[in-house]
Amino acid sequence: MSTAIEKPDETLSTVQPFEFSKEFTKQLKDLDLLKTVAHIKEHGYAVMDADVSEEFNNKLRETCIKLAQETEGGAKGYSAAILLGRDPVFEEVVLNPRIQAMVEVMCGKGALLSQLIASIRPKGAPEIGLHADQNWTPAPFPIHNQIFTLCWACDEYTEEGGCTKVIPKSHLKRRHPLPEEIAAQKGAIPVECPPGSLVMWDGSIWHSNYPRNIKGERVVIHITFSRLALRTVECYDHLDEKWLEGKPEELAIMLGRDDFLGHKDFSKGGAGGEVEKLVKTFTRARS
Ligand SMILES: O=C(O)CCC(=O)C(=O)O
Ligand SMILES: [Fe+2]
Repeated sequence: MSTAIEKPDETLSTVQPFEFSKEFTKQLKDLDLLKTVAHIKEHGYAVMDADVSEEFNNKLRETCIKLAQETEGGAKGYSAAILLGRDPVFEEVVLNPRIQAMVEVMCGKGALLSQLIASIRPKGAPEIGLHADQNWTPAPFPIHNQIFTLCWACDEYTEEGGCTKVIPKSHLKRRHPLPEEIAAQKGAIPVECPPGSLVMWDGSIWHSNYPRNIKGERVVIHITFSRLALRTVECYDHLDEKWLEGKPEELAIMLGRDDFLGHKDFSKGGAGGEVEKLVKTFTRARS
């Protein structure tokens, strides 16, 4: 009789939320992220320093403003999308070691880059409205977080400057807010932090932003990752093998090139032709 069900081996057992291997715990400790992890687990959101120079943060801000000019229509000057590949600086953003580690905490190994956009909000920019980012996941939300968003605040985050608003612990409800809850915003607080900070949250948390009441612009890069089984918001098919050549393998992984999902090769008669990728996918999906 097989003992596989009673005693699953490592590839078959699923890692539970906030359960880490010794090696990964050490990595989080070395990156000084253990408090950040404890905070997001308890409150549903956290803030960390991106650990970059002021020059890098300024370069990022300027690049976002420049690329937003390439946007057409009403969003011109106010947002820029599909940023990976449009300037090398965004590779440094998604490969930032602290971001990579938190992505693994919140979406497991093999997570996909779902969306990389910049928003530029001038004085008078309104509130976007309370929501949970897992808008394409039905409630009750699974205990495993599905979508993870980090906002890179290129500018200081203050309430009057229109920073992000969160309702701490609302992620524990594991559902979308109801219309009356969206209107009441009970328990909402501003997340204030210096430029170069990353404000991040669980896909279940209810959040929004404050309207901007001061002059100048709030420039933010919204970085969203999802578990590997979820469809992504943006498509990066144009970043082909040639673009990936010589680049860190983490980029191929976050673009879904190292898992077997969405394969196009009919010559092998099925996805089974990609056994190595298949095993990697199953293993990562359980992490
Ligand atoms: O702009 C903000 O402060 C929040 C944006 C937001 O809801 C998001 O990026 O998911
Ligand atoms: Fe959101």
